[in-house]
Amino acid sequence: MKKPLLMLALAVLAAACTKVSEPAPCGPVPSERQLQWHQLERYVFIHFTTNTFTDLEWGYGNESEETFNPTACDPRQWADIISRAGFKGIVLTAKHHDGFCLWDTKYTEHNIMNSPYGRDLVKEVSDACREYGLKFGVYLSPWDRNHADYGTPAYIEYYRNQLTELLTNYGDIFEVWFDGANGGDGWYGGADERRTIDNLTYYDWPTTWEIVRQKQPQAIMFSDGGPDCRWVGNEAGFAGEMNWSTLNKAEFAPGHADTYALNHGQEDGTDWLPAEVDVSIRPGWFYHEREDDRVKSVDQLMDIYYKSIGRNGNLILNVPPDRRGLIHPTDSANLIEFGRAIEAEFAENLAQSADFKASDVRGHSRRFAASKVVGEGYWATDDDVTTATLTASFRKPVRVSKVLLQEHIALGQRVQRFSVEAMVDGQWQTLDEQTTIGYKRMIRFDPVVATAIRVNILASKACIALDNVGIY
Ligand code: FUL
Repeated sequence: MKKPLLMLALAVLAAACTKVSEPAPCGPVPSERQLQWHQLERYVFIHFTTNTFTDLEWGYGNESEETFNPTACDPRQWADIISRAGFKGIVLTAKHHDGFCLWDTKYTEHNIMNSPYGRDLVKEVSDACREYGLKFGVYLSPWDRNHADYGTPAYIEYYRNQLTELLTNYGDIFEVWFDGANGGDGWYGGADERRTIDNLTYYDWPTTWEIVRQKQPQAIMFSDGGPDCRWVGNEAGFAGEMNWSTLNKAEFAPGHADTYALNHGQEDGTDWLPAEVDVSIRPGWFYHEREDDRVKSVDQLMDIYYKSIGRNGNLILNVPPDRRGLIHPTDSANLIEFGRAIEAEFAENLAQSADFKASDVRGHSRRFAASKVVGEGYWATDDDVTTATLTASFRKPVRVSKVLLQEHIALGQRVQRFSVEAMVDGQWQTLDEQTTIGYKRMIRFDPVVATAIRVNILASKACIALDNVGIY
């Protein structure tokens, strides 16, 4: 998306603007690193390990290093496709549950340097990301079915050493993915034997998170419980229609999740902990030839787009390389088409040529300008005004099927309920009524030919602060 053109900041008229005080923050607010992460919106997950060659989803940990043998592996091909599709970064499974490491680690022999491939893939992928202007992130599975010490304190030291290598030797890391799936009750640790850990106490996460803060202060940490972004509670590609970016962080930890709360957030949550929607372009996370005809279509991907990014979540879409180490042609074609479809759907923002009026504007000015550039300001109401309408009128009737809303989240998430109406043949017609907005909310409806679009904020935790209205 061409942001400066497509996003429309709503600014209080210049005079009012300079004198009017900013609304007070409402509840928890995002950190600077979280604000930047929200703006990434979509990036790609790459699942690649011995599983790709053994046709497994969860390797046992006893796979020989010889197993990992891509014949034409080319991370530049991945980065090229991914950047052309408009995605902003790659998170690579540096180590999945089977324990095989895709980098030149000095802490285990079970790594890629001892495979026929023989090169540091984490380095190759991070280099490719830099070359193609993508961010780079890592997934490091806490659960390790290969390591002899898994289940003892020695493993935690090993895990932290690995993490330190990844955070030190590969440039800037934008996200670190801490998976909650691990060898708790009922799963097998090591190659064949059972090892039980106490998910809540074993990993001592706060100490590990500190390493990330020290080595990569800008990195966002993902897990069931943050600390920076949260799992959305499913792997099917959707956030709740109601989705608060706030959550009681203390009640959550990796592997310790209330999926309803993760999917919807918690309205009065104590922390800013926005949702990240993880879903694969194929049924599995790893490449399997038998799934070549089950790659998600552009329509399915668009549906995911509206149900993830359109519902106040970031999207991490998994695109697993095949046994050659290349993105399969079907995945590649669908990904690129998906990127084009997003651009096409948001190509013309009708809000840019609309005349805006608000029922209330902070500082009591009844008129305000719609600025053409992001960052010039935002629309806010007076402190005691938690319901308001914002009307966009058009000189001649326009065909509309989507409305995009963004809150000024630097001051917290506020809106609890809103509706969108269209003026059709001289009558207001309700198009949708929903709950939360957050960083970004998109609503779709059957096309209408309208002379005006009205956004009604029906309930808000505090005065309203909207950054952007898009009409398409
Ligand atoms: C899950 C893992 O068990 C899957 O294999 C995959 O990595 C997914 C993203 O997270 O918890």
